[in-house]
Amino acid sequence: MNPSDLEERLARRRAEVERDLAHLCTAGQAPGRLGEAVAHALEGGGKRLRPVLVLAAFDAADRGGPGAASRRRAAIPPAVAVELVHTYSLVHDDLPAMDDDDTRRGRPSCHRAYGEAAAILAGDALLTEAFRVLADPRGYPPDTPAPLVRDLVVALAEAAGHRGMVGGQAVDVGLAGPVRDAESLDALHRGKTGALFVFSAVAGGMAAGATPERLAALRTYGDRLGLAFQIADDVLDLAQDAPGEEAGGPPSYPALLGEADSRARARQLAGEAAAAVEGFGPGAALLVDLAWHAAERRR
Ligand code: GRG
Repeated sequence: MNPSDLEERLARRRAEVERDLAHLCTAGQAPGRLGEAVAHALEGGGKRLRPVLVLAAFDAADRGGPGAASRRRAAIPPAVAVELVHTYSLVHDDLPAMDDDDTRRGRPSCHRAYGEAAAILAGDALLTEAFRVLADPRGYPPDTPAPLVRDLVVALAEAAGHRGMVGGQAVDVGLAGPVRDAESLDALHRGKTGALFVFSAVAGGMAAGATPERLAALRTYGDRLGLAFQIADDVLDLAQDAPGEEAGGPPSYPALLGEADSRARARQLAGEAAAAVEGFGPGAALLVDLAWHAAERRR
């Protein structure tokens, strides 16, 4: 893979996502400091990885031919919705009661810029808006089957809630049992980080009308990608000398496995992700490249 070629393909899809976010998400228009806090949270150079993944999964799974461009529009609401959920999670994760972070993406975190009340409400507004965007038929092509929209709403609720991201975060902050070994650390991150990656990959496939076998392959892909991404994140923290988890919190992967084994595990997971979508053909090239990129990323 040529890295600048991948960067170019990602940048093109990111630009698409920025346009769709601006078009579909109304939460930044809320009056006063609430709207400003929402806009602040949504800006700042996020990688938009999850929505890009929705689009890449659609492109991998769609049969192509007549109507492809219209069908692809059905992938836009889940792409926007998952970024809104991700953004809310970062705002709430930075709050004093959670990670207590002063900065996010090199700028003041939302509560540092606008105060805790505004940040809590901005997160609430983003989460609620995610489901409004996902459920609103006006965001989809006119011939979109209603069950697709319903199934996407259920899938995002499962990924974002107590069986997914919120459940993983609860373990992370010590509300739901100890983390002592690689297996329980995997379970934490499958919830906290992985569930939104799985949703993204599967939602792209759902929008493309993929077969159950292909949806299962995309689920495996998202699961392995999510873990590889998280391990790479821990390795990056180590390289940047970022403060580790608070005393008493769960260990990082390098703390548990060592740096070399963590890197090797991330590469192994990327290989499993790539293998899961091997049968999709050349349309899955971006998914494959993304898996390796996530495991070996530098930001
Ligand atoms: C508060 C309910 C709740 C959940 C928080 C996702 C999360 C759960 C916390 C984020 C903490 C964190 C730094 C996790 C490590 C991996 C991760 C999800 C990093 C942030 O995602 P990126 O790198 O961020 O995609 P950008 O800024 O590019 O959007």
